[in-house]
Amino acid sequence: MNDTTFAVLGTGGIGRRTLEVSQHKDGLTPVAACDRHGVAMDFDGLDVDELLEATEGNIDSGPGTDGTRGTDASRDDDLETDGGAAASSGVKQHGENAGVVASAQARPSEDPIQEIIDHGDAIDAVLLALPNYEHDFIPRVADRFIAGGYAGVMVDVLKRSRVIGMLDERASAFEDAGITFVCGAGATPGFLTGAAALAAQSFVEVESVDIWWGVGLKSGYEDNRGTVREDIAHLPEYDIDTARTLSEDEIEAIIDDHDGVLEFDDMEHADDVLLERAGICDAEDVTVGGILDVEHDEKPTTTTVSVTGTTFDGETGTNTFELDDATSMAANVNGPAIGYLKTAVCRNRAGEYGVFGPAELMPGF
Ligand code: CWL
Repeated sequence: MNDTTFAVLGTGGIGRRTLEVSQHKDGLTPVAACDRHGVAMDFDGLDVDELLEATEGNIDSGPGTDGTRGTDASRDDDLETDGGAAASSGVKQHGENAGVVASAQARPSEDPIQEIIDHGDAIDAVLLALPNYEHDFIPRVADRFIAGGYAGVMVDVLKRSRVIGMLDERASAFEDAGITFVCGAGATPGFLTGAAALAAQSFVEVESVDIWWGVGLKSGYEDNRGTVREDIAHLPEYDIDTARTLSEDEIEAIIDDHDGVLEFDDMEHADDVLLERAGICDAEDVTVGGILDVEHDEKPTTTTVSVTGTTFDGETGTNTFELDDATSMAANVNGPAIGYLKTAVCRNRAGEYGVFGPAELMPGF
C-alpha cells in the first residue's frame, strides 16, 4: 500500500493515542491534527513525539495533577459541538486544556476544521476523534467535508445507534463526493462488531449477539474524561443532555456513589444496527453492556463477544471472542480505528464510496 496521509480531528485521548499508534504502523503519515483552538499541519509528517509531549502535560487540572481525579470541566471536549464553525474566543478559561496550540507545530485558528478541509487534496483519510454529545455533530462535520469538496476517507469512532441512520441518509452525497466513510470503527462498535461478524460464520441463523466489555481506567482516567461522560449518559438515571451539562464535580460524585465501578446494561451502542445492516441478525437481538472501573487499571471483567446461533446441520452453539485482560482500551479502540482507516483507503482508491460499517470490512493491519 502506498503511503497514506491522515488528519485527526480532536486531540483528546482518542486523537492523541491514534497519532501514537500510527507511529508503530507502516505507511501512515499523520499530516494534520486539530482541536477547537488550533491546528497543526505538516505535509512532510507531523512530529508526533513533540505534539504529544506538548499537549499531554498542558492540562491545568488543578486538584487532578496529583493523580486523583481532577476538576477540569473541558478536558476532553476538544471541539465545540457546533461543528467547529464558531470562532473560539481565543481566551483560555481557567482550568481549560490549552490543547494543540501548546505544540510548536500548531497555531491558533478561527476555524480549524475548515483549514483541514481546505487542504483535503493532500489528505487521504480523516479520523473523527470528536466527542459525540450531540448526535448530529459527526454528521454535520461530514457535511462540511462534502461541501468543501473533500474526496477521501473519513473514519469515526462514534457509539450511538441513532447516528448511523444520519450517516446513511448522506450515503449518496458521500458517493457523489468520492468519500468512503467508515462509521463506528473503535472497539464497540467497531472491533467487537467485526468479531461478531466473524463469529457468526458458523451459523445460518444468528439468535443473539452479546457484547460485554470491561475497562479499567485509573491511570487512563484523565485521558478519557469524554468517554466516561458519554458512558454516564447510558446510566438509567441520565441521558445525553443531562450528562453533557454535568460538572466534573458532579461526575466525580456519581462515580463515588458507585464506589468507582459503573455497570452498564442495554447500552445504545451501534453494534446492533451495524450488525443488522450487514445482514447478520436483527438489531434487537444485540446487547451491549460492560463494567467501567476508574479505581483500577485492571479490567473488572473480561471483554467478551458471544454469538449464539444454529448451524446448517441443526446444532445450536455459542462462539465467543475474548480480548486479553492485558490489552488496554486505548489499544482496542485505536488499533482498529487505524486498521479500518487503512482498509477504507484501499476501497477509496478502488473507487468504492459511501457508508460502511465495521461488520462489512476486514480491518487492515
Ligand atoms: O466505546 C467506548 O468508548 C469504549 C467503551 C466504553 C468504555 N465507553 C468500551 C470499550 C471496550 C474496550 C474493551 C477492552 O479494551 O477490553
